Amino acid sequence: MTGRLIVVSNRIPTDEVPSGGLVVAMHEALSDQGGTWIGAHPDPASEPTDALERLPAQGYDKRAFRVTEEERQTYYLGYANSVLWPLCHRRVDLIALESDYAEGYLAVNARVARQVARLAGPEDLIWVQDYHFFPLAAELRRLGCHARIGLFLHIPFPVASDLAALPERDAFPHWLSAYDLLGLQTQADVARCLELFRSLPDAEMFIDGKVKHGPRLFAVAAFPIGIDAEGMAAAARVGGGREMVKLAPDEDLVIGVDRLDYSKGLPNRLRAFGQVLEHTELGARRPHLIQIAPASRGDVPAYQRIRAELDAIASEVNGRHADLGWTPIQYINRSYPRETLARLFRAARIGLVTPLADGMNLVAKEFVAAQDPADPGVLVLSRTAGAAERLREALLVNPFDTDDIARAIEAGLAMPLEERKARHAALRAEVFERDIAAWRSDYLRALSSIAVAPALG
Ligand code: ADQ
Repeated sequence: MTGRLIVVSNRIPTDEVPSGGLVVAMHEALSDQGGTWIGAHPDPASEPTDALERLPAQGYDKRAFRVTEEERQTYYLGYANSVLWPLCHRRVDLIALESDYAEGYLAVNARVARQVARLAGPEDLIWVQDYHFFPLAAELRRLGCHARIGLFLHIPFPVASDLAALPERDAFPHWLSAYDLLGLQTQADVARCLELFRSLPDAEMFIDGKVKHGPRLFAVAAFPIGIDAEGMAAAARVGGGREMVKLAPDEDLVIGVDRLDYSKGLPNRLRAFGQVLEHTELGARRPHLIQIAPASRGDVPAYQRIRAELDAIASEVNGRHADLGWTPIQYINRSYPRETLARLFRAARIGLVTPLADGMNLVAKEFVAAQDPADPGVLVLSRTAGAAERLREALLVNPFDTDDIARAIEAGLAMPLEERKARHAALRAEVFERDIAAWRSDYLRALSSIAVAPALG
């Protein structure tokens, strides 16, 4: 592979040795081939500055930019998380447009572009992560950067008709086509992206999946993200999950783990679980739902509303069905170490992953990797999660239909061992084959195989 790798992501681990799937993948890519990782420092700056600060790292260079408190409001909470996030998750009704959001977003992108341009040579690979940086490549091209630049979008590609709700809808395709490689999670995302460009008079599609837009030629392809499947399985084998949560011998554990986000379909999930308690003949065994959902983006009003809604549904279901010594839903607003989640997943009879929209959903893959192949739990997975494109042997549900989710929970609780084993074996093969290491090497191979554009003028 020629050139150095430069990774740009909003979040950057400040520890020398990071933990967590994506950041570990980036850390390993940089440790392997050297290079620089640029991301946002967790602490704010008092005023905008072009200087980058070094963070501790071994074998590569790690640098942070700082955003001001005002930019955190406009670039991060504003444009990224109150405009682009709902747009890409088909919640245009939740888009909050404030006049200074786009300005802050573009200013931070322009600044990061100047910082990257100072470091990048024409042979380097610049790998940009996610929706925080859509315009970064366009800014870099403006500064004369000819390096290969790839974007990986972790969230769904927006539906073309929803883009009408974006004030920057005309600039959006130009932001994208300044990249050399657009990496998306699924084939469905690729189809939505191509649909957008097909609708433009100045775009042309080629049979090899490349798109010409104005003077630019770029590639679009799916790179479904994976997990550290071996690591998750090893952590789960420690066992003891049932004891950890003090399950009674007659209780079956049903588990959900999500960031508390309106895209994750949590109200319908809790309602569906309530329906199971209401209508199902449960026999001698009782299901116990542990829903772990740490609050995120708490400063955004849409996140405050979903939190209040969930509190209300959980207490309503519990109020109706709890008994002396039994609370059906345990709803917890905090994070746990990966090792703890792995043991809980392994102890669970059902993993509930029912987002309304999701780029991939790593929890679905973590749940599969954590199971005991000799006595596996059942994955109930939303058809609208990116993960459902390849995890076909899960119990696939419509996350908008609480009856459908309730039926899948019942089917999972009643599923015979042989069927559980057969479904799990197929899911496990997919999760282990396309793990996080395969994802990053596939992406970087594709980006590095793109010819370096000749310098103009
Ligand atoms: P997220 O929306 O954050 O990611 P997800 O893919 O499920 O969603 O990843 C969440 C990660 O955080 C998982 O590794 C999970 O175990 C962990 N996590 C969640 N709740 C936790 C808790 N309470 N305690 C500890 N850890 C917790 C975005 C996109 C996804 C896409 C990923 C990766 O929205 O669609 O799959 O990026 O590309």
